[in-house]
Amino acid sequence: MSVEVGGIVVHQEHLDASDQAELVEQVRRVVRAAPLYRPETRTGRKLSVRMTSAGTFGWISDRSGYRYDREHPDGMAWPPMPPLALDVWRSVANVPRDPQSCLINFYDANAKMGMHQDRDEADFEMPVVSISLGDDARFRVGGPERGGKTESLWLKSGDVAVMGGAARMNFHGIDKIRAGSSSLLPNGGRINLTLRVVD
Ligand code: MD3
Ligand code: FE
Repeated sequence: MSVEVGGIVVHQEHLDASDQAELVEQVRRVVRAAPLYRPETRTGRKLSVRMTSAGTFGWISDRSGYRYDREHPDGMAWPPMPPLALDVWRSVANVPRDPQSCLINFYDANAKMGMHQDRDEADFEMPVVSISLGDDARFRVGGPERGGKTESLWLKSGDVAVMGGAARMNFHGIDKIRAGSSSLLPNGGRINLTLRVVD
C-alpha cells in the first residue's frame, strides 16, 4: 500500500520481514567496516543520530561543515552499498542512474533529527529514497520554506519513502522514536538508509 504526505510517496511495508532481516545483516557488514559515529556540527555540537555510509560517497559533518566525502572520518573508503538497498532504489526511484551514496542513520530511543532540507547533492531532479528498519519514527514534512505548515506520519519498519519532484526540496525531520515498537533490532532503535545520486 502507498500513501502520500507532503508530496512524498511512502510505500508501506515495501520490505517483508525476511528482507528486513537480510538488510539488517547487510547494514551490520557496513558498520563493521565503517563504524557508526556521532557527527559534530560546525559549532561543535554532536548530533543525536549516529551515522555511517556506504557506496562511493558518504555524507559527513565536522568542524569544517558538512559535505559528501569519499572517506569515513577515520580514513577508510566507504564499504559497498548494501545490495538489497540497491534493489529497493531500482524498484522505486524511476530514474536511469544508480545511487552513489547510502547514508545509514541510527536512532536510539532519544535521538531525533531537526527540520532541514537536503541540498548537498548536485542534481535535485534525482530523488532521495529512504528505507526504515526497526522502531517506528514520527516523520515530519513541511514545504520548501522553513517555518511553514507541516504534516507528520509514522514511518515503520519496512517502509520505503520516495522524495522526488517538488517534494525533493521540502523541509523534513524526525520528531521522535517509539521505543520498543519493533523487535527487528535486538537492542531496539531505528535504522534509516537514505540513497542518493550525489554528483
Ligand atoms: C524529504 N533522514 O538523512 S528519511 C536525512 O529518517 C534524513 O533518518 C531522515 O532526513 C531519517 O537527510 C528522514 C526521509 C527523507 C529523506 C530525504 C528527504 C525525507 C525527505 C529529502 C527531501 C524531502
Ligand atoms: Fe534529510
